[in-house]
Amino acid sequence: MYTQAMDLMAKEGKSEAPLLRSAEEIALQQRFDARIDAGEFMEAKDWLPENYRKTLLRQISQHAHSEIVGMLPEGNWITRAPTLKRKAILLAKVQDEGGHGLYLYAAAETLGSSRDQMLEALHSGKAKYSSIFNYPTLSWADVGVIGWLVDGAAIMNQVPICRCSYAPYARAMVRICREESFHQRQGFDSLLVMMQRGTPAQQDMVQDAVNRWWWPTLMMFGPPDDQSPNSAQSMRWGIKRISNDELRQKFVDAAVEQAKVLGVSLPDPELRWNEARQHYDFGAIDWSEFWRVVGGDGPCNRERLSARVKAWEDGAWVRDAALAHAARQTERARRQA
Ligand code: FAQ
Repeated sequence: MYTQAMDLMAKEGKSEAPLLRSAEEIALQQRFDARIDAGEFMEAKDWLPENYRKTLLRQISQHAHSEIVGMLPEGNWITRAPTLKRKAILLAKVQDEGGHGLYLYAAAETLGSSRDQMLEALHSGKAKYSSIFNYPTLSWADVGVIGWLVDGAAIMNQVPICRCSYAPYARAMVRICREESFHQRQGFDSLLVMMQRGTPAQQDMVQDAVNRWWWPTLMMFGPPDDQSPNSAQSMRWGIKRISNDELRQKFVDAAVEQAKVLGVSLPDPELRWNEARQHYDFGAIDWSEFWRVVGGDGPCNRERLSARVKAWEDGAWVRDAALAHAARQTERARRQA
């Protein structure tokens, strides 16, 4: 009884194939748009436009992969942490990142993709993960700098996602942000101890780590707004609330003040306060390096991917055992019924 209607709106940016949509689907789309405009949150059971679903799946699965791959650079230092206290903190932090990956995979699964599909995309190199985790951790100071700068950038980017229009993602982010905040503080504290009570060699080690991580951290926020193909639509849908460039600027403004407290310099001769803008100006980012790393040719891309593939292959017996156990339990329950 529903009239079939032709919606001649072409797919965004493409003029070829017009979409054939039912009147019912158009009404659902209008209701979705109105709810987005009213700032409402969507749940997994709600009708969602296909492109909204795809965009979320892309972002959430990339985010999950980033957390899991992000365990590797710091995990590299667990066996060599300088004290028992630092080792316990680092172990907890790396485990937290694993937990974040799991919340995020679970949120992504509500959009209709299986965890196996997402992991296959990561292992085959099809899926992206954050560029930052393709850089090496050369000294103990890198662990502190990852906490201070990388987790600091992650929080700056992730706090607005707590208000993302897709509720399962927003809910996961609330808990993740609380934990990331502890991660940032522990990194800052570790660096502060080295800068205030360390030897000159330890202080140099911190400065060297800051020099190497500063620019890659600024790249974490993604390409400039005018070169970010997904931003406009994601902002309209309330998936992204603040743009890549705005978040990057907020991060620079905060990090410069924190660097003063630490007593480290930031490796950018153009970094200076701009009274008119009420922000720090900073130098040009090398976007060719960013795209090279995103494209798979960073210092550690191959190592990171092969570590994840090996972990997956080594864990096959655990998955097989869990499935065999579940099948036996089901069979037992069936016999007892
Ligand atoms: N690395 O159009 P946009 C963490 C890609 S978690 C690699 O601007 P969008 C915790 C982008 O995917 C860190 N690729 O894209 C931790 C797109 O490609 P596609 C991860 C990047 O989605 C700390 C293309 O460039 N955080 O650190 C990057 O609107 C310490 C064009 O870009 C999240 O994932 C990049 N940095 O904005 C763990 C937060 N940037 O997919 C362990 C959630 C951009 O079209 C230790 N994600 N690309 O082929 C987001 O907020 C967004 O996805 C952005 C990118 C802002 C990352």
